[in-house]
Amino acid sequence: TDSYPGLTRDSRFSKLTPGHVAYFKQLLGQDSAVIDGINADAAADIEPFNEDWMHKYKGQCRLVLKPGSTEDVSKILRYCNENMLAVVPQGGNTGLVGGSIPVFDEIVIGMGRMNTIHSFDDVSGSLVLDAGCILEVADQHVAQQGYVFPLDLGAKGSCHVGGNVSTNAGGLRLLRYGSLHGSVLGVEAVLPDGTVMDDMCTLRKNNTGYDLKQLFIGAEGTLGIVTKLVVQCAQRSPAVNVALFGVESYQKAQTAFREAKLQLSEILSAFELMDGTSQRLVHQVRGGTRPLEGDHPFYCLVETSGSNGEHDYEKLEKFLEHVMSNEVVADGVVAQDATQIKTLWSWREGITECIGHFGGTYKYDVSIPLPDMYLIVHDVKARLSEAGLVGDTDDHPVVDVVGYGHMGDSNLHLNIAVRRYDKEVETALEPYVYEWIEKRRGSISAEHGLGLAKKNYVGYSRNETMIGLMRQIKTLFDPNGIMNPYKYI
Ligand code: FAD
Ligand code: 2HG
Ligand code: ZN
Repeated sequence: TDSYPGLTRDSRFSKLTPGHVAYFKQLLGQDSAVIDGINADAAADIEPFNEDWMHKYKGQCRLVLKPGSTEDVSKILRYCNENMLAVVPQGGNTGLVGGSIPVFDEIVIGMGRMNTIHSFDDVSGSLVLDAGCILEVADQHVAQQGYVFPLDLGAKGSCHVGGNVSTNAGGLRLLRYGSLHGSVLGVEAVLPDGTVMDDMCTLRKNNTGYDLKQLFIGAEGTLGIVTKLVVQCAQRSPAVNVALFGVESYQKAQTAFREAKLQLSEILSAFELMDGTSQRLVHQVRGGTRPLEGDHPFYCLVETSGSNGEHDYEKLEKFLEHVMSNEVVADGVVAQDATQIKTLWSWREGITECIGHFGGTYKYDVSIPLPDMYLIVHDVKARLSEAGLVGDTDDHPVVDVVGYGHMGDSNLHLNIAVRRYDKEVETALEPYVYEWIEKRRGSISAEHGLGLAKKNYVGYSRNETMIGLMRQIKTLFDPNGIMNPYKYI
């Protein structure tokens, strides 16, 4: 196939036969656990597993397996390893770097049937659950006991916790709850040879040798399949407030962030940045009334979460007064109830979906030291404009260039909204963007991972020694290379 120029199918991998499929059918028992495109035309049923959320990556998988237990996963992988059959673990398929989509005819292992919540300790806050649980379902479960899942993101309604851990997703409240490297206490994973690695520690402390589970946090399905997790949940804050500001410059957005940390300190739970273009595009696609009048070059969404509503509101008001009277922010609104909180967040969480509306998006998920972070958006827009690629009419491939993201974590999403994917745009963007980031010692993938999209560019953020060690780890865990091939490193 020429779908992925530069990639050829690895001839070490076997092609699927009716004999292989018969083994899996007998193993998994029920018909609904196997989508068989080898013996029958199952193209329509397989299609959703062959295409990513952005409709950017397309695979040629002809067999989807849906294990119901760790034992099923173990038997599947052992058989695949012995028969040199390549596999792609797939969670909610919301990843943004093409990691969950087969490149050629790899077997998709869909984790959706493994969705049991096993236990929750309402004293310590540790939650034991299957990898295929949907993030929002897990959060609602612990909410009943006054806790919160330590991760939240726009795709919560469909992404799996196993996918979150495998991508080391960051999300909207990393500022508050830290990364999954801290809040995942235990992992059960199946290695390619079928060995079950049981590291299901439910305790926060366990300094007894190398912390091997950390390797699975962000491994994107290249070392094995994550089957179960223990997650440390935090106390859910009864008092949540959200404010949205219009800000005149990126410099002022930085001052607002500094002040938010100073004045809101322990109750600050999110600080998100959106540029004016992102908000104009959301409005253009969705309509509705914008939260603030007029256009501002930047918007900041500030959330506080605490235990004492009155105390928190007082702090927030004082903060607002300060930033308004000192002209740090030009305008602002505070949500008055839960519905308004949701509405304000929707102007932030809805960007990814709205931006894709015009045809497609080139996505860069970057980490850059804060003082320079937004500069990349100006530079990229200038570069594309000079090349005559940006405009309002159909003959211009680029609709606009936007920047938004997790300011609290120095993580910017640089998105180039396009009417169509276009070689000229790609040539203008790469390697320019990666070189720009390398010069500032930033990260070319802050939270979405490498997948297929970024695998060739890891060298811009990691040195040869690090990449060499990563290759050795991959070979140690997966000597036959059957786990999610063609991706990562
Ligand atoms: P998939 O897309 O199915 O898989 C992702 C990768 O993990 C693949 O390489 C796959 O092979 C592997 N994988 C999946 N499950 C397993 C498993 N059980 N064992 C081993 N490997 C596995 N990301 C952020 O970090 N922050 C955000 O704020 C954020 N917001 C988003 C908003 C939207 C609207 C969308 C569409 C995506 C967003 N993402 C965000 C991307 C993010 O990576 C995913 O949403 C999520 O973490 C992936 O989970 P998933 O279950 O969909 O995984
Ligand atoms: C977000 O923060 C997600 O909204 C998605 O990480 C970012 O679409 C993107 O580039
Ligand atoms: Zn993000």
